[in-house]
Amino acid sequence: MTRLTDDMVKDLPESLGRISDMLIKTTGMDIKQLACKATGLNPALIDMGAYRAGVIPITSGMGIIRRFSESIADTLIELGMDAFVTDGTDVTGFAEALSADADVILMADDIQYISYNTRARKYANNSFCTAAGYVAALDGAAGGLKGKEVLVIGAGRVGTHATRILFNMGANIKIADIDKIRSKSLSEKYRNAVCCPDIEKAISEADLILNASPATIPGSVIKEGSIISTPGIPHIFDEEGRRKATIIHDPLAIGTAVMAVQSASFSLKQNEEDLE
Ligand code: 2YG
Repeated sequence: MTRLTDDMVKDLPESLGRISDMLIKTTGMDIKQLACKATGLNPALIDMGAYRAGVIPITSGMGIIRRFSESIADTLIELGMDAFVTDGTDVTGFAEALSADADVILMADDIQYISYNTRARKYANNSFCTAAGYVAALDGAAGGLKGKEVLVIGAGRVGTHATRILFNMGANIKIADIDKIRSKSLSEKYRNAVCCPDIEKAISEADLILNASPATIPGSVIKEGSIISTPGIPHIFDEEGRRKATIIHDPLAIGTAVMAVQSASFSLKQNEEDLE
């Protein structure tokens, strides 16, 4: 899994509004509506303001990414949650979040990024939630995916989750990965999925792309008018690619928003007025 860098998240807090504007423009949904769509929840039924979220900086492995935790907290606040970053890291931070009676606790090491619901004792994980968020964005931008052909680039954790979600939505799936064995084995799991050995050819023919790979896609191979929903990091598209395609991307906020809504929904706190 590709690791974010300080540089990728440093501007995230200021750009949350721009990300929501981009989502409204390309998908018709703001980040909360997108997160609810990705988790199959009616936005009116979940009161995110009723949830306290603790974010814990984790020092294991390659250590802390500067502003990673703060960017997550800012995204949760954008969703209306009572979110904070713990002063302590690791176990100390976990104890602090529990003492603050947090409903959900978010933390990431170099392998997993999760949102743990302390009431339901269940967690949401970033790989699934990122896939669900970016498929929902593609669905919104394309006006529905049922019966449409979608190219999934990258048969890793996010691409694999995305393929299953797309299959359940009735999309016709093409799968491309530099590892031909990986793309072939993934395509064989779904009867309407096709493995594409020639990635560039597949991209050049694709109207709808879910890019869950670290690949740099040159604009010269991108089809005019295509829609590319791309959680992949690093995120590099040249000027030709940005002109030819509608590109949906952010480094962290969309996956985080889906994790927050999904983990909160494990102990649903409905809007008071909706209960009357
Ligand atoms: O707490 C910290 O600052 C660090 N332990 C965070 C390390 C995160 C490593 N993981 C990644 O950079 C990405 N997999 C996060 C999710 C990317 C968005 N899909």
